[in-house]
Amino acid sequence: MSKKALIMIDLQNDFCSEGSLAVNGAEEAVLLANQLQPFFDLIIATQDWHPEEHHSFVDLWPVHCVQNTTGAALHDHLNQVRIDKIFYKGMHEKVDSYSAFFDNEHLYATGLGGYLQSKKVTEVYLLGLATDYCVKYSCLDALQLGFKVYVIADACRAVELNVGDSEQALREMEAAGAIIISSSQIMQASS
Ligand code: VGL
Ligand code: ZN
Repeated sequence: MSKKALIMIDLQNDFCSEGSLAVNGAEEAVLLANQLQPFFDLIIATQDWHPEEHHSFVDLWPVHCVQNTTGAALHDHLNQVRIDKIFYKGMHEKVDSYSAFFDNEHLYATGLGGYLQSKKVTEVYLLGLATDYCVKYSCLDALQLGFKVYVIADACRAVELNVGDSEQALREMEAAGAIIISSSQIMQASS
């Protein structure tokens, strides 16, 4: 039997309202994440986990998700009881990591790919923050690693630096082989 993993990407305070890099509607993604968890064999969370001096803070992003701060913590409303394992990324000072699998230069693996393979997972379902960065790059890496990839579009939210980035990211993921679905398709199909 092929196993299905839910990968909840960066549902952290700094990406939610009041956070330093707030993504519109992030709390709705958190609520859907809770509702979707019962439909999966394995549940993974990721956390953007930067050192204080991370190079992305210099001119790209506001200071966000600094290790062991409240901003880097998973959102309080996220049900964490069923999480099997948490993967951290972006710890390297000089190389960022949007993907949950590899850093942006593909030099270091986070261990998520090997972990999923060891658990016999063949299908991964992605949700979280942000559609146009960490969700997108995680999706593209997962496809490259040979997983069947579903992106739960209504359970993702985008930074949307430019209007249309969210939609474009979804189209890019789809073109690369991902299947874009909605949370209701999962909840209906399995009930
Ligand atoms: C993210 C920008 C910077 C994300 C992380 O989680 O999508 N975006 N760091
Ligand atoms: Zn970051």
